[in-house]
Amino acid sequence: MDVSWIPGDSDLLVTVVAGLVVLGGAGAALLGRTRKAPPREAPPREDDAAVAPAAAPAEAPVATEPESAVETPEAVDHRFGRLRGRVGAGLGQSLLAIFRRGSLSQDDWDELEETLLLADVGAAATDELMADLKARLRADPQADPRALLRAALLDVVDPGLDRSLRLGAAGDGALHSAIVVGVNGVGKTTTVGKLARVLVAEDRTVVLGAADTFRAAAADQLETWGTRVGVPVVRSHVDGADPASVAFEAADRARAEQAEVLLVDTAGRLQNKQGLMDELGKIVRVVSKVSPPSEVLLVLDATTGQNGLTQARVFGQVAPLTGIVLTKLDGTAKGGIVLAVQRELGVPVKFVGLGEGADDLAPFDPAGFVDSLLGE
Ligand SMILES: Nc1nc2c(ncn2[C@@H]2O[C@H](COP(=O)(O)OP(=O)(O)O)[C@@H](O)[C@H]2O)c(=O)[nH]1
Ligand SMILES: [Mg+2]
Repeated sequence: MDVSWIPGDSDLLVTVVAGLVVLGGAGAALLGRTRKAPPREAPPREDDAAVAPAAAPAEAPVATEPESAVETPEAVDHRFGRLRGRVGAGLGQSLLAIFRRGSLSQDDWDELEETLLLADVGAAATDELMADLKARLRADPQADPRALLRAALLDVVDPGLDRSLRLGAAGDGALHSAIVVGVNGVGKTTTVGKLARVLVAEDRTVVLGAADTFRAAAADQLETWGTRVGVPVVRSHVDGADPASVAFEAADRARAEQAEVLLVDTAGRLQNKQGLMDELGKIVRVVSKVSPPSEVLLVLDATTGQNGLTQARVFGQVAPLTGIVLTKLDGTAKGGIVLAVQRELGVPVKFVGLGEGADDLAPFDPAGFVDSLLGE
């Protein structure tokens, strides 16, 4: 993964931020709604000529027509339950092993701290968790270690945070847009594809924008996701086309079709962080002309550990982040990164990726997560 643009010099970014919209618009909770009907078919369109390659300049983004045989994505409600066995129990099990020793010596506390840090919990969340555990032990020295740990972990995960996607509600008549950002390889395109499925499962009409224009393959990848669930994908067939113009075309198309949600995939592989930030800033601005993004989702790869926090700080400067999607949680026993990102960024983890399967993206469930850490 290329993260060479990350270190240092964050004040450079401030200038970029200045022109950005303030994100807002809380909508009804997406989560918790159940799927009542099969996904809608894409509405018939009469503007084919306007978006056909022949009628457009070489670089103009074109939309792909959904094919007729579309899949029905899994309903969202039970996904975390199905997938939670994939969260590595390593951290919880190590903590439990220490706690079962009974009254803890200073060495035990040191070991506990080390275990937390090694599991990517991060310094701030580790301090908080240790203090929480000590207070709970003082209050109830005979407490069952598992119950005590569970309560302390849950406190740090913070079940009170609003983790719903702010993308309005079905039938509210508005277009809601989300921009998905993150460094190369973390799982952005996969996440946009999976999120499209989540939304389709919620009976929303969706348009995808392939604003990663570095390689046609990136747009092909998104197109495959869209096609599978009958969601149109606006893309360019020209490598290196202007990402912001693709994003704008996608927003325009979403508006013209009265779609409910626009999801924009972006690139993360610029060598130079200022260039990336400029580009993302421009994408946010042009989409805002049609529908100010109510979600800017940062995708973080759980296996990259603390480096993810550095990435988050940088991306947070281009646009206020509204949520984290933590991918590849199935590939690590260091689930502590969830605690670190929330605590240090103040941005809730809204979804977690727990596999490469099309429906292996679940709304993050704090209690289920803590239970899986503890191997329950
Ligand atoms: N195991 C696992 N793999 C994932 C997950 N999310 C994405 N991936 C894989 O990560 C790789 C990079 O994903 P991609 O979406 O292309 O990343 P991008 O460069 O950020 O757009 C692909 O092989 C995905 O299948 C996840 O939650 N779990
Ligand atoms: Mg991608």
